[in-house]
Amino acid sequence: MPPAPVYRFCFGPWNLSEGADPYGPPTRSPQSFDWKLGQLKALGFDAMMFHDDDAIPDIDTKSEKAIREEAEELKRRLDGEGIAAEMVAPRLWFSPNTIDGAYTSNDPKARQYAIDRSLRSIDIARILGTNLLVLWLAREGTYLREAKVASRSFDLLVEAFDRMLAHDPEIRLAIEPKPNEPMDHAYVPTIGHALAIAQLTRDPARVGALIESAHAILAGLDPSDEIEFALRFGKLWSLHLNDQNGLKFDQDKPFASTNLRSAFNQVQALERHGYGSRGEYVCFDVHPFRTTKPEQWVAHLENSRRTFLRLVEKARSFDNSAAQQFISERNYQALDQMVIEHLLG
Ligand code: GLO
Ligand code: MG
Repeated sequence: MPPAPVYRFCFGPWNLSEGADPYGPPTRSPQSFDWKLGQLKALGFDAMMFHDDDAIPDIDTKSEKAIREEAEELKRRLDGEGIAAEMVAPRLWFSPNTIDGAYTSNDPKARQYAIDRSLRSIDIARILGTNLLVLWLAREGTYLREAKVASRSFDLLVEAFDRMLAHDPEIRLAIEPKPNEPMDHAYVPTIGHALAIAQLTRDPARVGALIESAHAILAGLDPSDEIEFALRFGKLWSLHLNDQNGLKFDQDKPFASTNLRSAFNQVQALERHGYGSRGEYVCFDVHPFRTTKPEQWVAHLENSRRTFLRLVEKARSFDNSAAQQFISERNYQALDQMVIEHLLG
């Protein structure tokens, strides 16, 4: 068994969202970045995740030089607060340039925009002191199959990843798979797809994955199996823990909110393989409910972390030898009840 890791935690500014959904406006007034950073510190989290435009607002209007200077300024602020940047992710799904996809758009100008912006994100990441670039491939997919040829899209993805790997010899790409939303069908829906496409790049050792619990559930898969799969390949470089009630819109519920046992299984998988001992963070990609009042704005983050740590205790106090005995007897009925009793406490 690897040594028991001391977990470090992070979230992103977007996880303190305002409650807007496709059917209604915000239910909380926006807060400043400073307020969000203050909340992160007050909650005792260790790092912040950044979209490129969380770090550099209005990034598309700024020169390369201005972007670098702002990133350096942000790095000084983070150092002053004792907060690390876990990763940077190019937010490629908001721009008018990426309506039909970013790296896989049918328009070469859009593809160029996506690559240029990704290279800027790499520069920002390196200035902020991280070598992790997260790629949630939000618009790389189709609404209708006839619009794009999938094999060509895979080639375009590899081409884009290769450009990023060539831009900086230290950068590592963590692909965050999601099967749908906003697209009907995404080109990289699961960890298996992410790790397979990594093999086609110029440096597979620098292309890994980020697993989000809800995205695995949306793909009809078990998040803990997805976690074990990525860990088996040494490719789980970040994690977005949260929860999701079945095949619905992306809910980003607090960790364990829907399925406590699945959350326990995810924590067991992390514990088994010493996740965190190689510098990886536990991030929560969770949102407050739309109904949340401003006074409870950060509760979903506090609660997710608390539940995670309680499940770590549950994983460490689980009677593995009793479980092994039931397994050797093929008495899975008893094993099932043992897990339930353990979780009920
Ligand atoms: C949406 C994704 C999104 C990403 C984030 C980082 O479904 O989970 O929140 O994790 O934009 O790239
Ligand atoms: Mg996510």
